[in-house]
Amino acid sequence: MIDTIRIAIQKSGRLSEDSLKLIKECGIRFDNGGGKLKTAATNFPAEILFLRDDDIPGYVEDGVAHLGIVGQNVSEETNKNVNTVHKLGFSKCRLSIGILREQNYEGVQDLDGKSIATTYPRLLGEYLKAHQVQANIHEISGSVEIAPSIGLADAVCDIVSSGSTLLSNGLKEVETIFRSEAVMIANKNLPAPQQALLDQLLFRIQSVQEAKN
Ligand code: PRT
Ligand code: ZN
Repeated sequence: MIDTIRIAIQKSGRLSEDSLKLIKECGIRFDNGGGKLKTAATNFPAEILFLRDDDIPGYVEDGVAHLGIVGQNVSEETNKNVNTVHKLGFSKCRLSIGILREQNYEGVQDLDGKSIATTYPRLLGEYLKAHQVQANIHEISGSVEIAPSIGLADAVCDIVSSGSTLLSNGLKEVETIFRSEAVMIANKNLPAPQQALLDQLLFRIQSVQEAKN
């Protein structure tokens, strides 16, 4: 059997389009019609796996996928043992703390004793610890921005890009705790054939990126 490299990308969401575009710009052709979960490239020894972004770091750690494309926010939060091999420059965003607009805010110490709703308990916990703030992290799985207005928490810690979601929920951004963009991650113990294919891919990605600059 020919050695192939398995690349995990987000099935459907904010990373999907640019991830597919990058793979195509590297000259890799495949058929991704029909909502398939897996497809083989036709002109390169690669398979593309379509997954939820949160699952990608774990699959790369386990070697189910050799490579993955995810946001640094997800890669850092899931804390899997993978290598970050390249920054991809798309899906830029930040993880920020927001509070109700009418509240006074002098600095991070104002969060002491407060409750903060988030889907990023690890990154938030590290930030609070580094700033010696004792706050109660309230982990929820979605619709974080609504938490303060319904009395579920005093503050939120969530992904921001334009800021309009915070604004429309009566919130203001008071701290940025992490800046993110899409990255390529790789399994830490790639077999030699897959390492060689990764090197080829990285060379192509760099050429694509240089051509754009
Ligand atoms: O289904 P699956 O689990 O795969 O996808 P998902 O819903 O978890 O993720 P998705 O597709 O929303 O985002 C994928 C990745 O895109 C994130 O992990 C980030 O790295 C990146 N990204 C870039 C964003 C945003 N911009 C973004 N604006 N992820 C989420 N948002 C959300 C944010 O959570 C908030 O609800 O958009 C809202 C804020 O946007 P603004 O523009 O109103 O500030
Ligand atoms: Zn997700």
